[in-house]
Amino acid sequence: MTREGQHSAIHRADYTAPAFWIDTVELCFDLDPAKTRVLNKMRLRRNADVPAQPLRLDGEELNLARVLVNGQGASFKMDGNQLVLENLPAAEDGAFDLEIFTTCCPAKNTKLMGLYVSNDSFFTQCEAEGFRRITYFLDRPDVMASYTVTLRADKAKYPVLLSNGNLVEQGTLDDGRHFAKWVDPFKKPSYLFALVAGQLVGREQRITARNGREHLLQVFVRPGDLDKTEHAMNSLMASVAWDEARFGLPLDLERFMIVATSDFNMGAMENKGLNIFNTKYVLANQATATDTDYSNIESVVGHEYFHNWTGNRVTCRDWFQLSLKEGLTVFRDQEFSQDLCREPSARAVKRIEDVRVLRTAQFPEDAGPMAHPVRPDSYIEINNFYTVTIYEKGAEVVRMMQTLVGREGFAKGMTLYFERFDGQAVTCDDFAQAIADANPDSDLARLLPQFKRWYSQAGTPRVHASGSFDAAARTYTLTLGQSCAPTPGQAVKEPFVIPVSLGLVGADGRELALRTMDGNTVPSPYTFVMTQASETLTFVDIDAEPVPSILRGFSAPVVLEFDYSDEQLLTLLANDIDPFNRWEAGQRLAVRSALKAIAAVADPAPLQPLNTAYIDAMRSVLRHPTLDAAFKELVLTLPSETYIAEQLDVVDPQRIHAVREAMRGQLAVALTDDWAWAFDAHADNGAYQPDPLSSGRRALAGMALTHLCLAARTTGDVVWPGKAYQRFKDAGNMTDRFNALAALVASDHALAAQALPRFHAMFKDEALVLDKWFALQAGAPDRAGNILPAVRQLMKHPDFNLRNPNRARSVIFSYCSANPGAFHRPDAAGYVFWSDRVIELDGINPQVAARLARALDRWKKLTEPYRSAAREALVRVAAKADLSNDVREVVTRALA
Ligand code: 0A1
Ligand code: ZN
Repeated sequence: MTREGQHSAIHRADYTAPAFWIDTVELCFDLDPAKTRVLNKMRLRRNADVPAQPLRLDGEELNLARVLVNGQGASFKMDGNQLVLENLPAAEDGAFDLEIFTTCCPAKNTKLMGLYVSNDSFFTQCEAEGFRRITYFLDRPDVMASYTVTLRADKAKYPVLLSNGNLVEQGTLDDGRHFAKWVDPFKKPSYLFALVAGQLVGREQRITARNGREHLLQVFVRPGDLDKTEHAMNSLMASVAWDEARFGLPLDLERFMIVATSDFNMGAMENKGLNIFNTKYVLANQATATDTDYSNIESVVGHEYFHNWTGNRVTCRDWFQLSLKEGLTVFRDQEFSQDLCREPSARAVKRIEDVRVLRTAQFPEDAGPMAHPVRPDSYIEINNFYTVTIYEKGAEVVRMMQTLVGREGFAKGMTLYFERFDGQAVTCDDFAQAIADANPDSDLARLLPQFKRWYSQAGTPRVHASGSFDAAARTYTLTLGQSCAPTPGQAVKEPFVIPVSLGLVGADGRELALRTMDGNTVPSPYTFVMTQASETLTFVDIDAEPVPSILRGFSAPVVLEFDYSDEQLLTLLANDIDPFNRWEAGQRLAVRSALKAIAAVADPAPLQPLNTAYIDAMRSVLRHPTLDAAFKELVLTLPSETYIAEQLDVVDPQRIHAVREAMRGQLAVALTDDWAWAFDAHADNGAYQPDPLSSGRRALAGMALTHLCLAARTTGDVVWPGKAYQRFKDAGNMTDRFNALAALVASDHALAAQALPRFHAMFKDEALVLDKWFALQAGAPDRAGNILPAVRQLMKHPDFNLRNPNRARSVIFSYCSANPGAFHRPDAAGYVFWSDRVIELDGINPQVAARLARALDRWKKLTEPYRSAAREALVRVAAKADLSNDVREVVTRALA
């Protein structure tokens, strides 16, 4: 087999329209795990707009048996992975029939791209370039065709046969086989093709849309899992209703199907009318799924459903435009989840959670070797660009557009976007232009070319703010500057358009009215639109020095620098009307203490990094009479080790870990009585409901229990670990049970050793619960260097399976990517383990291997001996002959 490792970069600037269009495709599958036969009949047409040239079809790991042009045997040649046809007949309209017969082997498809087998069923994954592993094709998103698909398979083994669109015919065949024929009424790019065949059962729901049209919704799972499909179905119904209500976008299909598979590289896939999901984002009941699982399911079901318009009806011209569909659709799923919250405080909690993901995952990406613009200029392997930058930063860019044109203006912009581009494959520019054109008087329209730098420039901008109060003039002047560090290939950055939402808080904690120099009162919060490298704004009638609350609601994906005093941050934490900045003030205080302890000369690091003022403030938040539990839990959660590392130029992961653990221990002991109160006040929540309010109460109870068990390490208390064990045994839902188990594991209590095997025995047949069991152990705090040996042991467990991405992630990623204190070992054994696993996984599933490879992205920031050891591990991977494109691109960029 030829590996693709030698391929070079593809550039956005090189885009040219396809030389041929494919109008119709008729696919006929004879499904067999060892040898599936695929007959592909296409009607093609020359694209008259481009110079005449041979037809080049993409194909990968296919066995080619026959090629017919207009029903006649045709000559062809192979050029690498492409099938090349020259001298095609020139009918008047440039059209001709092409018939291609190939076979492939789904049972051996461990990459999980194209057609593969999982638990004896067939599934496909075609985004981004998987369709070429099913048949020869113009496998690019701007070639949109009408599909008719016939599936034939053994009826007993594969009773359910699904593909995109509508079922038009089904029946039995000889030899115990049967068939089903599907027609998709919409044209689509090949990456949205899907088929599923297997022993599946479906939960069904009929709904009537606003316009009176009836639809059938189905969620297909393995027979034992039907009792875990209610929440996914409810989420789907809510998604359909929301898209109609908020954006006027109806469901355009008679039938909409979701199918779950336990072998899946990503979260889920938006194939037209036939979404295929990782089981993790479908299956839930209260005994097996946590509150986090429930809320993830809601947003992923929403996300895939919303793609039906943003991605499917209007798709991407080329893969550089990936954020056109992904950034927009993440924005939509975030808005959906917020709109489902009844309480405004729950909306704020969701916003904080989203920002936390952005700052702990995307900011490091944007500062590291894989930094790329939201619309990249080049890539070697497109699979490496399904990133937090394309998704989460892309969503922030769309959110800023909404901020600049207003919520209604944005909805108008969406309407214009669909009026212009329905049924087409377009670009990020087309989207931004539509939003601007629908709002001609907006700041967005006025600043569009500059605003689009968010698409072209990588890196996280920094906003440098400073304030000066003039007591005599009773004015307060804010100076705002911006800068952005170089990223690979982009040495100099031009200023961005940055919407900065802000307000002023009086020293007494009250929100001040904002009046500008010309005497106008501006609405608060006020959104100042920054466009220059530096600018000032002055507010008048200010009696005493205020505390500026800047970047409220995280109005732009930037780092805000302001030299707040501790007192000012405590004022914001106690009083800011903006929940985001209230939370942010607490995070700034915690980061400040952490950085001070990390920089201290003392070795080991100081054991009491937190000051009394911070601890008292945390006590006030915890005991606050009106704040809700979910918000308290966020405020009391210390910034992660990754986030702290981002604030440093030179990173000592062990010291960061030690300091953060010391801070946790300090909070645990200093607030013991308060944690006990919090547990007692939030532990009982009646019948299980995964709504934001009661989820928040469970989260806070779980956090309290963790701290009480941590405190017990110092105090020798046996009561709380005992209570945790009891709760672990008696819990009526997975959230409480798992939180109790996690509290025992996090405090390394002897009872954890009893609870863990018990948990395994209870859930030995629940794959998704076993993933949690593996992940908890691989992600546990490392107190004696014993996590790596434990991880090696877990990989020998009979339930471990490297070929299953969820299971591989639960052990290997939980250790290498989510447990820095255990992974960064002075003896380099963590890195050696990492390089072995990257190489091993690369032979099975390059996409998963390349994700793991990113665990060492930030190696250049590490202090010695970590830095050299990490480099050596990267070099070791890079030196391997035969690496996939995926892993090669990641390690090459890391070493550059
Ligand atoms: N478009 C999907 C993500 C996705 C991308 C690639 C895949 O291939 C393995 C699978 C899924 C989404 O945004 O949900
Ligand atoms: Zn998506």
